[in-house]
Amino acid sequence: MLQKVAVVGAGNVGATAAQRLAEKNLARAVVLIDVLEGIPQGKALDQFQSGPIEGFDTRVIGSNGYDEAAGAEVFVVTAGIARKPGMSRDDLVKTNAGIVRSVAEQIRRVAPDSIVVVVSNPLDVMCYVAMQASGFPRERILGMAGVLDTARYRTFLAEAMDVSVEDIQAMVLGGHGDTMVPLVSYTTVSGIPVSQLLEAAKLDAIVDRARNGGAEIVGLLKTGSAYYAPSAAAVQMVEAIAHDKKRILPCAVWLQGEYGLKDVFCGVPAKLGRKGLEQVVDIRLTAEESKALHASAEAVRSTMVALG
Ligand code: LAC
Repeated sequence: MLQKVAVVGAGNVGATAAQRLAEKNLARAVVLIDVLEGIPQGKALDQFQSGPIEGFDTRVIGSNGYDEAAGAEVFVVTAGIARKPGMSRDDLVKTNAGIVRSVAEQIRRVAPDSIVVVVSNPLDVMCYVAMQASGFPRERILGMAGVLDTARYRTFLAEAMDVSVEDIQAMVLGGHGDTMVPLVSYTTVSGIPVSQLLEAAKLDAIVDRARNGGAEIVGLLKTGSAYYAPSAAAVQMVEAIAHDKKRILPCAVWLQGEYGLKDVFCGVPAKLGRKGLEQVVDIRLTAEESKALHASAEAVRSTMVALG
């Protein structure tokens, strides 16, 4: 169990993540931070009071500053504005870069040894901003996107085949955007290649729906973006770190030559443990998948460049 996990941003993603962290007993204390007066304090107190019912002893603390988060082992950064219908994740870049930069500076001040799980969008570029502003090594800056994109893909596959989601093994790589890369060649149902169980046209439609999974929800909600699955995905990454599980999860990491990509954040299979990123798992891709991954990384790079 960790001593302290801090969640920055008490909006829907952050607050739901805090509640999930507490319910899973992943830390002695969860600190929920937001600039809005009273909001993190109120939500934290409400969550803390669910402990006797849900059976957790985690102290949930709300704060408008970072001092309460001093020494936290892990930060989950959800701060920033969310998409509205018609907006791409990249439309958020300027506003959210300013927010994430100041968050990362505060993290460096109060918890220089912490591991940061970035959730703010546009995800891959926000990881870059967080890494620059914190000065942390790549082992301690991880982006949450692949776990979410993969969960969407697995959900639709399970539904289409009428099988348990637990039996779908899959991975979605690439940037968290329209160019994300579901690895169909590695998608299996209890070890059976999915291509043997699902016809190509259906599979293509599912890949497409997973790719647009975030936008589909923005279109329905109209006032914001998804948060139940995104928070669950971020918490799964924290869980892998907290329990030193060495899980291999698709995460955005700063690539240093793996997959032929360098100096860019992009989603790849990453081994997560108590040290954060413990290994980038460099697997063989089909020519088509490799091409798609490179195109996706280039899309991230062009947003990085646009930011300056
Ligand atoms: C989504 C947002 C969180 O994919 O990026 O729903």
